[in-house]
Amino acid sequence: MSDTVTTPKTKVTTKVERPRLHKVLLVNDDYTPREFVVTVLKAEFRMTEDQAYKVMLTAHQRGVCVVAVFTKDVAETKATRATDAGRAKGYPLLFTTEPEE
Ligand code: TYC
Repeated sequence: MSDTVTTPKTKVTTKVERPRLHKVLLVNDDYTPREFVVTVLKAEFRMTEDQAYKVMLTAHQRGVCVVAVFTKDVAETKATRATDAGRAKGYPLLFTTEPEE
């Protein structure tokens, strides 16, 4: 029996990247009451009254405002739930998501 010595021909490297985060965006409309937008932001995104009011006002004035960033799944789930809360009251309130750079 002979001893065989082999040298590895390939190197294995592992590269781990952080998952890309996704923004949740609040979109302005002409019909949803301001106070209802604030209520949804507080309930779904755990904001204080002050934080929620500022985000609502920014969307109202500029057309859109970033609410928060999450992993893709969480961002989509929260955007859907928040949009559904408006729809349940007959409002066109809209939350969307988009990947960060
Ligand atoms: N523009 C709405 C109003 O004047 C309030 C509002 C703000 C609605 C932000 C949606 O994302 C929104 N009643």
